[in-house]
Amino acid sequence: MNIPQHIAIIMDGNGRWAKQQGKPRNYGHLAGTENVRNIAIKADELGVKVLTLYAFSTENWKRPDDEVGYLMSLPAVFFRKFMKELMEKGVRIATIGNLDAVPEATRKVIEDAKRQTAENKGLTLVFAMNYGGRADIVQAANKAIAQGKTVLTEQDIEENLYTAGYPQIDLMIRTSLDYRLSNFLLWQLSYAELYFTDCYWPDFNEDRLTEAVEWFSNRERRFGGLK
Ligand code: V0D
Repeated sequence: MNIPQHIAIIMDGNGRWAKQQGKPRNYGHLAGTENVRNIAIKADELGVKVLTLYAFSTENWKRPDDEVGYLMSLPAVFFRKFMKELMEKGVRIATIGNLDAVPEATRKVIEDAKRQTAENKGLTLVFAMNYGGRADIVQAANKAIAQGKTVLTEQDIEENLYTAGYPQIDLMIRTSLDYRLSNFLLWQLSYAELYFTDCYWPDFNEDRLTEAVEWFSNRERRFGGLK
């Protein structure tokens, strides 16, 4: 099987999943956090090198204050439950996006986790936090200008994106069947295979990930011969 080196996921449908069971939205978010662990471990087992997850977008600040507050508590929940196992599996934590606007306590939890896992050699688990695809391109352009560039090339942008240094994204998965990119990795998804499933994120289990990777593998095989 042809394994994608870098997978990106839009983890949608947590609220809908909760509503379906007559539970509050935050119940879905918590279930979604547990699933991050399952999918990260499975991706590592499949041989994926980098997994980038859309945890919080630049648009998510528009949600009700109590929901934003709850979401910002999830990184701490995640590391309290799973850090020991992540260390054992050699998972390295990273982020893309602007952490400056993230509440201090949440930022600290994330920065600590990055430091603790910095030398790990397994899967790189990247959380997009306060991330927007357009904002990414703009900050990359501004960094290039700060380096003294006046006329920018594609390479100038590429080298300054938050994802600089990671392999190209081979496969983007969006759960919960909306056919949108929602300002996720706009530049980086130019050549990615796009996979959409009706499955809500808390129901997107290890077998579903394997199915998506098999789909990717078959597409690569078909197009490979023609390239
Ligand atoms: C809720 C589904 C893990 C999407 C997944 C701050 C919505 C569960 C994290 C996390 C969220 C983020 C950074 C980090 C470690 C863990 C997370 C948010 C939402 C928004 F370093 N799950 N998770 N962060 N959800």
